[in-house]
Amino acid sequence: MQSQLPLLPEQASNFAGNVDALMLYLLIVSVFFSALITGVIVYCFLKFRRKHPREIGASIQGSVPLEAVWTVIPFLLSMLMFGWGASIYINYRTAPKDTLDIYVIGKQWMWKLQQPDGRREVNELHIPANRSIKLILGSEDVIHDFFVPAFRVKMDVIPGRYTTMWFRATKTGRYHFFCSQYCGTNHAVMGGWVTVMEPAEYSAWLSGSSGEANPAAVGAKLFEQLACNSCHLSTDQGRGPSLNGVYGSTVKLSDGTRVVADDAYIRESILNPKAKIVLGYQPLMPAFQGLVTEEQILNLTEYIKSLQGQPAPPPPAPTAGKR
Ligand code: HEC
Ligand SMILES: [Cu+2]
Repeated sequence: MQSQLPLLPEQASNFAGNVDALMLYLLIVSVFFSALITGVIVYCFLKFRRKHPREIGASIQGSVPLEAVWTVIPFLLSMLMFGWGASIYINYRTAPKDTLDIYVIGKQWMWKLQQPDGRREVNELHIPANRSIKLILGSEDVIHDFFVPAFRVKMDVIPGRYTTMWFRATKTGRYHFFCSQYCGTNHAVMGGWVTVMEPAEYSAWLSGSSGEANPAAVGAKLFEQLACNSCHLSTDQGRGPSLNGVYGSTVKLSDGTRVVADDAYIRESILNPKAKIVLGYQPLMPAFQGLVTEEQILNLTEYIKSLQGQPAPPPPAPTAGKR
C-alpha cells in the first residue's frame, strides 16, 4: 500500500507488507500522541496561566473515568504493538521445512555465497521467486550483518557461530543488499545484489554453472582426509556414532537432554565435541577447532546432510579398530 511512497524501498518479500503496515501503525500512534500531548501542553499553558499576581489555582480532585480512559486506551494500543510485532518476529524466526538453503559467509569486506549445488558467488545472490529461502550465515572475522531492505529482513553474522534467516521473494528483480554492522574501513562497500528470478530461469542459471565441486563431495573427501571415518562408520560399530540420518534428527545426550541436530549442532560437534556428548559414547572425539576453516565445516556439514538414510556411505577405514 505504501510502496508508491518513494520513502520506502520496494516491497519484494512475504514479510515486507506486514512489516511496513506495523511500521505505519507505530508511526501513526507516535505522531498522534505527540501532537495530542504537545497540543494539550500549549492549550493548558495559555488557558491556565496566572492572570494576576494574587491568583490561587482551583483545587482538582481527580477523575476516575478520565484515568481509566487514559490507562486502558494506551494499554490496548501498546499490546497491539507487542502482539503484532511478536507475531512477525516468530514467523521470521521459524523457517518453514522445505527451504532452499544457501550458505553466506561474511569477511572483511565481501560476501561469499554458496548455492545448495555448490555454485559459488561473490556479492551476488541468485534465488527463485516464491520459494522459501533460508540463509545460513557465518563470519570469518568480525561481526557483519546481512540486510536486504526490499525484503525487510536482516540478521547479524557472528564469528564462531551460525545464524539463520528466511524469506520468500515475491517479485522478480534485482535488490541491493548491504552489510549493516560497521565492520572496518570498507564496510560501506560491503554489499551486493540479490537477483530474484522465475523458477525456470533460476534452474537454467544453475545448470549453466561451471562444474564447481559439489560441497557434499568436497565434504566426503575431507571426511577421509581428516580421518573422521576412522571413528564414524556407516554402522554404529565404530568408536563414534554413525552419522547416517543424524542431520535433522533428535539426538539423546549423556546428560539426559535432547538436541536437534541442526547446522549449529553439527558445527559445534566438530569444533568442540565435548560440549555435548552423545548418549552411550565416550568423549574421545578430538576437537577440530582451529584445524578446519568455515568453508570446510560447511562442506562437512553438507556431506553429513547428504547421508540421510543412505545405507553405507563412508568407506570404513581399514585401520578402524574396535575397542
Ligand atoms: C577419535 C574418534 C573420532 C574422530 C576422529 C571423529 N569423531 Fe566425531 N565423534 C566421536 C565420538 C566418540 C562421538 C560421540 C561423543 C560426542 O558427542 O563427543 C562423536 C560425535 C560426532 C558428532 C555428533 C554425532 C551425533 O550423533 O550427534 C558429529 C557430527 C561428529 N562427531 C562429526 C565428526 C567429524 C566431521 C569428524 C572429522 C572432522 C569427526 N567427527 C571425527 C568420535 C570421533
Ligand atoms: Cu561487514
